[in-house]
Amino acid sequence: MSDALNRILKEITALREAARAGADAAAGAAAREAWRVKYLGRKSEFQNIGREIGALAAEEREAAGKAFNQLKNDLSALKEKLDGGAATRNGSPRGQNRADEAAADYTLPGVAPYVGALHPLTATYYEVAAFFAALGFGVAYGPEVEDDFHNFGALNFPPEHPSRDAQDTIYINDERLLRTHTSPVQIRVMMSQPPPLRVIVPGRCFRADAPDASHFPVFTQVEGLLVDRNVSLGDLKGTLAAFARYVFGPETKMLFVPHYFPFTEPSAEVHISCTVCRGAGCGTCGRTGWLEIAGAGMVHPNVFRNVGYDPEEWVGYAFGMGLERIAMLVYGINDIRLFYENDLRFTRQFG
Ligand code: 2NL
Repeated sequence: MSDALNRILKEITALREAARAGADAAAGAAAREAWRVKYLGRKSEFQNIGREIGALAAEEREAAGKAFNQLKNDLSALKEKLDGGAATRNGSPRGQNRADEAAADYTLPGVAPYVGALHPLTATYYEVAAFFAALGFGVAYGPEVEDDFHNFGALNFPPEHPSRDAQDTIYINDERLLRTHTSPVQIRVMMSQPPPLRVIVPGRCFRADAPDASHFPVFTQVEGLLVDRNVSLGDLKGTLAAFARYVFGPETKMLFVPHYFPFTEPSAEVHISCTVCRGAGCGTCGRTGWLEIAGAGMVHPNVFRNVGYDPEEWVGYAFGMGLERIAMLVYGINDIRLFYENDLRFTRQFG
């Protein structure tokens, strides 16, 4: 064996030992990089040995090359081990980690997790309910599947009223239908307790409507009923005007337009000054300056008779509104179908 080969083999052994000790001691990204430069870099002793082997005589080159290849594998394994340890410590995939842990700033704020939002109908209902709760109204619930008496008869609908037609009302069978408003719940409340009372009744209602931007076969109503002595139309009007200012803002004006409902007399459509143009006239209000938001009136004496209340002693007012319509005006939503499509891009924007 030539002196040159002997020296090269000793250098390979020494370099391997030094590299192992260096890798064991390399803590931190800077130390790992320094190790890489020292043992695998372009000017490393490893590269020098490669050049020395190139200068050996051909018959000695094979033995030296073998030892050199083994050294190369060992150094690569050490580097892998160093990088792998770094990857584990930083929680990033093995071999993909190039991030210097010294560059991570642990004082930065975290990424806020998405915690959800109220559905716009729910958010709107909470506002409506808060207003009436402050005036002493309780909340009542009742069945969505009803009968003709609670949904129509007790409410003074005559036997041949067109609302009963299957064109408008969804029937389960000859006796059962899906309620078309929440009034049957007030009928149930009145039949189960004596006056005075004040309740609001929120809930799902159903009508045989084809869907478009303003109709949907499922919708949500909030009705209110107050029964007491000495109740006037002025009480109703003042209450709804205060409600409109609470929900739509203090500048909101209100208008009662005479109307007809079988269950109230007198009856009115409730209009408010347009929330978009404040009454000047625009596309939203059809150039009228007014928007219809509810119906209302004084409870018809026949309704009181039907539930066993004495209409000579008791007076009441009642009102009903479509919650979707209120929510559309509050949030600027232009299509009722959006409430029922469960598109998270829509529902995440509210509440
Ligand atoms: C509307 C109109 C209204 C009522 C609902 C009612 C209930 C009973 C007795 C009398 Cl038990 N009235 N409810 C009264 C007037 C109007 O709703 O257009 N709703 C969307």
